[in-house]
Amino acid sequence: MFHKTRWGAVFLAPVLTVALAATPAHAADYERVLNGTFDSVKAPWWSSANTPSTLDLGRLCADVPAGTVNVWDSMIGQNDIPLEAGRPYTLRFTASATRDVSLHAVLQLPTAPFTTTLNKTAAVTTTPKAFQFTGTSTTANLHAQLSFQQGGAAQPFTLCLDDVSLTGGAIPPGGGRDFGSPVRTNQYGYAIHGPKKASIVDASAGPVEWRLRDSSGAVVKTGRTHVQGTDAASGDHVHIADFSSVHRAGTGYTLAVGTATSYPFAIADNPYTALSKDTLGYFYDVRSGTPIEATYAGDAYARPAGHAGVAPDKGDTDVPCLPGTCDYSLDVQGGWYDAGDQGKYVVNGALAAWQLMDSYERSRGQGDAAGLRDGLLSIPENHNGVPDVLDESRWEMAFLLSMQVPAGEPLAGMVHHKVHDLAWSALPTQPDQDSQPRYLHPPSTAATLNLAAAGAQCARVWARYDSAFAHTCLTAAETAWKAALAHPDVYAPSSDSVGGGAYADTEVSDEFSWAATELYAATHERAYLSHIDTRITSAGFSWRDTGALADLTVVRLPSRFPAHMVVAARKRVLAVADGFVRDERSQGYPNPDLPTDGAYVWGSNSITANNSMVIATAYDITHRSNYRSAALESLDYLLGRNALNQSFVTGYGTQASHNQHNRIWAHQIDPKLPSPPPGSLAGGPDSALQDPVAQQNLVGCAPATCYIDDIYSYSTNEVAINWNSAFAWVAAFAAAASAR
Ligand code: 9MR
Ligand code: 9MR
Repeated sequence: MFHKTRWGAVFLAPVLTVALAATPAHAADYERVLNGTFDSVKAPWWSSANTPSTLDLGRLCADVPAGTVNVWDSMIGQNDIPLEAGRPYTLRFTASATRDVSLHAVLQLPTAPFTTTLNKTAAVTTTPKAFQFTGTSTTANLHAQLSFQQGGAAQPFTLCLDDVSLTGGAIPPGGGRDFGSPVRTNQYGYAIHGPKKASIVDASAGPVEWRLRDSSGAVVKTGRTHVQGTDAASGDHVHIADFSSVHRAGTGYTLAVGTATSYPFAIADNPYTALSKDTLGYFYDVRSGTPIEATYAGDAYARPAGHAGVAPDKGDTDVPCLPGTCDYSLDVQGGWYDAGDQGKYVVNGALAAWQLMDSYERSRGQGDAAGLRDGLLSIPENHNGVPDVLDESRWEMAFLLSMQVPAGEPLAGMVHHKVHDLAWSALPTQPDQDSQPRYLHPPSTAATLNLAAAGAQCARVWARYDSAFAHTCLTAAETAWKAALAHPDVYAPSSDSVGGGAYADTEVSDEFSWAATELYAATHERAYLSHIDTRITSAGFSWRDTGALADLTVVRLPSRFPAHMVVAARKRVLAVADGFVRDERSQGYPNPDLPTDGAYVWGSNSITANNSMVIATAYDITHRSNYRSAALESLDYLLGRNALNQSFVTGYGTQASHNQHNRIWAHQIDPKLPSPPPGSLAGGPDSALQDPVAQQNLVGCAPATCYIDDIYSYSTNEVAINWNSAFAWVAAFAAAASAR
C-alpha cells in the first residue's frame, strides 16, 4: 500500500465515506480479507481470464476489457471469506481507474443461491479514492466471495485496487474451534491382542479414574490414568488410559472420564483387515485411462475412463511436451491420479508404486503372503493368479515406463517429471470432463532415478509371474540409470506449479543411492554398490528424501546384499525405529513423528505412516513386541486419538475426514457427488497455513491442530497416492501382525 499512483505522484488518499454503519456491537475489528495491501504477492486474489491483473506499486491493477455483457463478466476477487449469520460487515478499499467508471463491490456466496451480504456501486475516478460500505450477512458460510465487478464496459480501462479490508464477525480468526470430548480414542477399533489406550485432555496433576463401557452402557473395566503431561505439539495437558487387558470383542465400547465420554469404538479380532483392503482399494478408484466400474468400485465411485481421449477430455494418448521443450509426444495413458488434482507425477508415483510392491515383498518375506493374495481386492485383475497388490502397482508402473524419453531423442532414457493440465481445473472436475490441454514437462534426474528404483523392484517382483514384464521393467531401469549418470543434475523447478504440483528437488544424491540399491538387488552388478551411500536417519523419508529407502531395501532383501551391509542396515533401522518409538511414547498422542522444530508439514500424516513403517520393519527384524505395539498404536493417532479428536481416514470413525480436497469426490460442493472412498487418508495438520482456508480459519493453531476438514484446504486436507501408499503399507502390516 504505497500511496503512489501509477504515474509516480505521491499523495494522501481522501477518505470518502459512502455509507456509515452503526458501530458493531462487538469491539473487535476482525479482518476477513487476506493480503488486502498487495505488498508483495497477488495470491489469494484472482481475476477473470479476460481481466489480466498484476501487482503495480503495491496495488493490484487489472486490465478490464470492453464489450462484455454482464457486470460479472470481468471480476477481481477473493474466495473463502468466512461470514457469520446476523453480523454486519464493513468493506473498505481504495480504487482508481484510467477513466471514470462505476465499480460493483459484491460480497456473496459464489454459487447458488448467491446469498448476498453486500452489493454496492462505487464511482471510481482517475484519482484514488477510499470507499466504505456495510452489509449484514444472513448466512454462516466459510466460502463467501468478495468481488469487484466491472463487466459491460464500452471502453477498456485499467482498474487499480489497494487497501482492501473487510471487517466484522464475532469469531476471532482461528477461534471458535471445538474438538469435542476430551477423551480421545481410536474411533474405529482396537485389536483384541493389541495395545488399547486413550488420550484424555485433563488438567489434573494426579491420575483420574476411567471407565470402559460396553454397548449396553455397562462398565466392564475401570482404572486410573497415567499423567503424561503437557503435549508440546498441541498444548494439551494429557492423561493416558490403558485398557489393553480387555480382550472381549465387541462394538460400541466407550471410555468415560468424569462426565466426558469418547466416541464409540470396537474391539475386534482383526479390525485392520478391512482397513487394509480399503486403503489398497483406494488405488483402483484413482486409476486414469480406464472406466471405474461399479462392479468393483460400487455405484457411487463408478465413472467413465478419465483422459482417455473422448471429448471433451483431450486424452493422455498423445501428449506433447510443453511448447519448446521437445518435438515428440507420448502415449502416457493409465497410472493413478496424484491427488485432488489429476496430474500424474513420476517422482511420488514411483514411491507409491514402490511402497505397494514393498508391502508385497514384506508379506512374502514374513510368510504372510496369504494376506496380500490374488482375490483380496475388488479390482478387474482379482482372478488372474497374481497378488492384487502387484496388479494394482502395475497399473502405475506401466504409466511410469511410458514417461521415459524414447531412444534417439535428446535426453533418451531420462524420464519426464510429470504430465498435467495447463491450468488448475475447477472443483469439481471429473477426469473425463477435463477439457484442458495436458503437457509433458521436461525430464528430471529425480524422476529418472525413481523410475530406475521402482523399475528394478518391478523386475524382481514380476519375475515369477510375468517374465516379459519383468524384463521390460529392468531394461527401463537400467536405461534410466545410465541416463541419470549422464545427466546427474537436471532439476525440476519449484516455479513449475501452475496447473499441477512442482515436486521440485535439487538434491538427488539420495535418489542415486536408492536407485543403486534397488538395481543391485535386481542384478547383483557390483558397479552399483559404490553408489549406495545413504543411510536411514531420524529424518525418515518422503518423496523428496529417498536416502533412507536404501537401508529399508537392504533390510527387506537380506539374501541379496553382502552380509556386512545387512548387519549395518539392520542396526541403523533399529536405532531409528527406537527413536520413533520414543517420540511416539513421549507425546500425549501416539504420533511417531515428532518434528525437531515443532512444525507440522504439508502431508504430515504421511510422515506418521512412513515412520510407522520403519517401526514395523524393526518388528519384522526382531519380532520384539514393543515395535508391534508402537506400530499399531500409531494407527490410533491417524484414526482419532489426536489433538483434533478426528479420524483422518474416510469411513473410519464417527468424526472422520470426508471433505478432502478432490475434484472427483467433491461432495462438499456438489451433494450429488460422493465423499472420498473409505480408506482415503487426509494430508493432516500443516502448521505453515499454506492455503487461504487454513489462513482464514486456523490462525494461531497449535501445530498438531492445524487441520480443517474442508475441501478447499488443500494444504491440510488433500489426498495423495504417496500418502495412501504409506498408510496402506502400515494397514497391511497391522492386519498381518494382528492375525498372529
Ligand atoms: O485446487 C487449487 C486451485 O484451485 C488453486 O488455484 C491452486 C493454487 O495454488 O491450488 C489448488 O491446487 C492444489 C491442487 O488441487 C492439487 N494439490 C495442491 C495444489 C496447490 O498446490
Ligand atoms: O506432497 C507435496 C508436499 O510435500 C509439498 O509440500 C506440496 C507443495 O509443494 O505439494 C505436495 O504435493 C502435491 C502436488 O504438488 C500436487 N498434487 C497434490 C499433492 C498433494 O498435495
